[in-house]
Amino acid sequence: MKETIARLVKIFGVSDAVTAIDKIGNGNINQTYDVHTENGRYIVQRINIFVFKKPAEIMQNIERVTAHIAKKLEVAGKSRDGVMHFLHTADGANFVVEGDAVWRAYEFVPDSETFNDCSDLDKLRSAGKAFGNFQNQLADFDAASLYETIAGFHDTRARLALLFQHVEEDPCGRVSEVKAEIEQIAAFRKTAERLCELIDEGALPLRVTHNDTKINNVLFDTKTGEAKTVIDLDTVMPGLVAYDFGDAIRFAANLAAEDEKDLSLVHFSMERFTAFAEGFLSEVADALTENEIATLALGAFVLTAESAVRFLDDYLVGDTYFKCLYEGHNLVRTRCQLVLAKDILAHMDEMNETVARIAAQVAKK
Ligand code: GN1
Ligand code: MG
Repeated sequence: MKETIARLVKIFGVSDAVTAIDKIGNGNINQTYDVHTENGRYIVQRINIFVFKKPAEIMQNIERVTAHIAKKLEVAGKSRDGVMHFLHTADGANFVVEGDAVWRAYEFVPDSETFNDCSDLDKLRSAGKAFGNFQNQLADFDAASLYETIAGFHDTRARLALLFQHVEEDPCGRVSEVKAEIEQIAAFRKTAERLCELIDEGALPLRVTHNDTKINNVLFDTKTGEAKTVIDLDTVMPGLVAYDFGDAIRFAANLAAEDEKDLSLVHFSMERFTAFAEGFLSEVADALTENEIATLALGAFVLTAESAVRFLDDYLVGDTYFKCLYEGHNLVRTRCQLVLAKDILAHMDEMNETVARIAAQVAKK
């Protein structure tokens, strides 16, 4: 791998020698490397083309979105060092195809780090601000002009339909093991499809959203501890604000990891929820409609249930989508998300009250 990375870095116009390469474990889709050279530091990624079938379209989306944000920062007289800067080949391409591998590289954002741990409430509040701010910066970006990098990415209804189709087909003979999980999902189905219905009713506006708002997709400043910027822009597409809020809560307000095996550790934390909501709403509450604010908490449930559906579906078809570190990893993820979804549902009223209270405070300012 070392030779491949060293060769790629050269193709991307970096002439100094590679001194160290670390594989970054985060991320269930792409493979990411942290590459040090004599004079610089870069992030090199192999894009998963099974998931992202048209890399050129993704890279064009990202270039346009980051250019838009950089321009806004420039106009506001703010520093643009947090904005991702992709490397280009001599031909001006921002990605390289070698056989069935597609590669891209960007400059490491100086003084930055990522976290999987979500126990620090100040960090969570700051991450909430970063995702809220991202939403705001793209509020005037023409969503229709973006490529839809993964069709129906958060179409929960379609994902449920596909899961139940695979339950019928049982392609890997795994359905008999997961009867209990299928039953739980069937019981959640109606509530999980609620956002889809609201879209059909025209009750919620489509915005440019990030769509993959795990806290490890936020870069924090190593000096100030504040969030610097959001990364992993592959899924930036038209979506609902509830997707971004909800997916962040799914990941951050779980007291355990997304793939915790010991289900007794999996709990929804109202404290963490509140911290993220405070940060997020402080940036966007003013721009949101009443319906949007009223569906943020629902988003946390929907995205958690949807994740369970996606993990279970992948398990049933033979683990072709998410990286699995061991046999049954997707099933472990499914069970964890189902426990969390249930706990989130039990806190729905409390979450809605909290969101309404914070939004009212922001409106007063
Ligand atoms: C994937 O690649 P990563 O880890 O940032 C997935 C998300 C899931 C997440 C679950 C393109 O994100 O949708 O929520 O795993 N990304 C894609 O950990 O499917
Ligand atoms: Mg990621």
